[in-house]
Amino acid sequence: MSPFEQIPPASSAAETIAAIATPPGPGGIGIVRISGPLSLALFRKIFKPRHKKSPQVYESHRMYYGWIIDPANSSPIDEVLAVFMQAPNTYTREDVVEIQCHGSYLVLQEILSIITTYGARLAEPGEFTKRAFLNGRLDLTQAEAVLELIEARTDVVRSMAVGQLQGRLYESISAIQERLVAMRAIIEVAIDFPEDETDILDSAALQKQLRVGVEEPLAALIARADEAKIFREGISAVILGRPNVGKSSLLNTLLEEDRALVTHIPGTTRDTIEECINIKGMPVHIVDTAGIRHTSETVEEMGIQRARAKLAAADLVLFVLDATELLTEEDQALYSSIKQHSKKQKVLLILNKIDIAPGAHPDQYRIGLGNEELVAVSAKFHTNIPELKERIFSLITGPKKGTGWDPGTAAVPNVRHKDALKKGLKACLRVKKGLKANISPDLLAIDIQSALEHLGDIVGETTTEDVLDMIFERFCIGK
Ligand SMILES: Nc1nc2c(ncn2[C@@H]2O[C@H](COP(=O)(O)OP(=O)(O)OP(=O)(O)O)[C@@H](O)[C@H]2O)c(=O)[nH]1
Ligand SMILES: [Mg+2]
Repeated sequence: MSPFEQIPPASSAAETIAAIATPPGPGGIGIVRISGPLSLALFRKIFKPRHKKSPQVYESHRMYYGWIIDPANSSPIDEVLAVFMQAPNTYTREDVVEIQCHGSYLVLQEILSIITTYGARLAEPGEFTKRAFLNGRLDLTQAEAVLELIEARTDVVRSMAVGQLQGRLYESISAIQERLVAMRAIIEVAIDFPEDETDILDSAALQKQLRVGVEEPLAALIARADEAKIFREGISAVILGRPNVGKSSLLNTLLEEDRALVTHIPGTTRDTIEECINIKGMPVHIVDTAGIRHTSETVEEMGIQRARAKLAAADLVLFVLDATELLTEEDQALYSSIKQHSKKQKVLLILNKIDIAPGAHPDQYRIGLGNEELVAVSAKFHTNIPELKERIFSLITGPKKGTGWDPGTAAVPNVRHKDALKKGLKACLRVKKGLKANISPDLLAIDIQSALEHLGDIVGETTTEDVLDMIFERFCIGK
């Protein structure tokens, strides 16, 4: 008998959970995953190894070939490869079994149903990763990185997620925590020996430690979270303009596919069409809209209302003009209504159809439209489209970014982390103010503690149950 099998499971109090770990739909292989104290017993009950041994002995982390059978009637379910992994060297740090069967949803469901009949329960979304976190294998930022990695749709996000999974953010936060703990220790000595307080508390030295070791790194992390947000979430750009200027042609060119209908008839697009493109790692959600004009046609008017509604949610307006015509009053009216709507929204003018109007001069259009930046293109012949993408990128990220955004080896906090970082920084600023004003060390200690707790929320040391639930609910089942 393997030495592993005599050891009782590490977390015998936990229930055993099971789920299908691969996505629905036919595939070459499908995986059912079990975690918890009953994993091995369940496996023994439902697995019939090809090479019979009695009693069945399973070495940890070794692949076995055989059949899953229904123990009720011994009927075969599927031919599989399966592995038992002994705690604690597993994803959840519990005993784990993974069964690789054929990627048929019916087979997977059948295996799962047998497993739950004999004592496991269905896992909740993210429950495997939650257990990995609760059992100390991952800190909370690493658990979040698992989700980000699964969902990543750009290389930038993928590399940020990998860095976070490797513990980059965790390490940055831990280093700051350690410095705060060291400062707290000094302050606690001053509390214990009030008569020597002035000798122990070197206010100037502590202020410097706080600034260099805590405030500046916190501020840098907050700034990076802002930069990263547009790469994580992307931006929304709405294509607006009069009918027939080439909005749908522009969408198609940017997507490099014939997504939207294009005709010479003004009023072709009725509904809004949304697609996503990737510009240097920045996801750009692009919305094509109905050309805006006065109309008595109900469907077209509804489309125009939708176009205006999309404007409200957009970060950027791609305002398309027709180079074969001079600037019209309608163009100007539309521009003013965009500007009335929001002064913060960025506008990029796109002078389209330059292939048939090579003499069109950008300034003729810009002067009437707030001197906004302009790119001249031909949507039909793909002229200047790379240049247009460059302009979109630099308009959103600022001209500094050049070739794209590379976080390198830096830790990159998300919105949740940023919120906690800001609270932590605020508490540190109170400590600094207190040191300057020579307030009692008891009060300094309270603010240091508060800063430590906010940082603890990021890595999961002090995070509340509600926040944990919110994070893990976003995972898929089986992860
Ligand atoms: N020569 C030339 N024709 C273009 C260009 N872009 C669009 N067109 C033509 O202009 C006409 C209208 O194009 P669409 O893309 O449907 O214009 P739209 O702005 O979406 O029009 P609506 O949906 O009706 O508001 C079509 O006949 C296109 O082939 C271009 O760059 N050059
Ligand atoms: Mg259109």
